[in-house]
Amino acid sequence: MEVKIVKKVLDANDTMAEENRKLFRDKNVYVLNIMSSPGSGKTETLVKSLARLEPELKTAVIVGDVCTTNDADRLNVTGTHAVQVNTDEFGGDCHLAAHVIRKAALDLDLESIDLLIVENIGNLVCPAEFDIGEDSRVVLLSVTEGEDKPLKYPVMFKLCSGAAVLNKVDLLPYLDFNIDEAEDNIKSINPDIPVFRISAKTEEGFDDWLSWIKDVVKSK
Ligand SMILES: Nc1nc2c(ncn2[C@@H]2O[C@H](COP(=O)(O)OP(=O)(O)O)[C@@H](O)[C@H]2O)c(=O)[nH]1
Ligand SMILES: [Mg+2]
Repeated sequence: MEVKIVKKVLDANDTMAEENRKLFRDKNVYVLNIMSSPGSGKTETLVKSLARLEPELKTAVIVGDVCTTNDADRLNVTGTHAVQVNTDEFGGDCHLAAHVIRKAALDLDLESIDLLIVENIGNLVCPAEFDIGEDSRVVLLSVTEGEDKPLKYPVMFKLCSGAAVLNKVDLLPYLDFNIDEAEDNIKSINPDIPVFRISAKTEEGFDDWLSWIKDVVKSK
């Protein structure tokens, strides 16, 4: 019984995701869905990335958290248009579903946007199960989380096939984290995925990471 209900929810989500995909195609908007555990640096990476991309690309962000508008407030300083979604209004969901993205996207001026980034709710399980009509997915892992997380949460690292980002490399001198092992673990699940090593604090590694974003946006 429970299996049937979950399947129905996912089928309904897939239908809405396809409608979103059509809307984004019609408006020529590239959509990137970014996922990670809470605190790995999604917002900080976006704050720094969007400030550098904004002159070239018109961007917007839909950012999800259970509560607060903290992240939208941080992102709006960059010149992007960030819209906060709080899932406590509908039961504290651990992911952003396709219908939630549609409602938020229809409030944006899609005609004038090249790149829409979705910062998903922080966790390494549920968000991967929900297609939102995105063009690609990026998973972020920070060096404080342990090299084994790709092995523990393989579905996330499999379904985020756009790129993987290893963040907070500025902290490596203070940690026992083996970054080569972390990258090998990611590649054991997703052999062809590009892996970027960055620090959102110092912007180390940003040239390659931002080039990748510009290339995928141009490719649509
Ligand atoms: N040292 C260091 N701290 C970072 C870096 N990126 C993010 N942080 C910090 O990590 C914390 C969580 O970052 P945040 O962007 O809110 O993570 P999110 O929950 O994934 O959106 C904040 O205190 C950030 O300042 C980084 O590259 N280096
Ligand atoms: Mg955040």
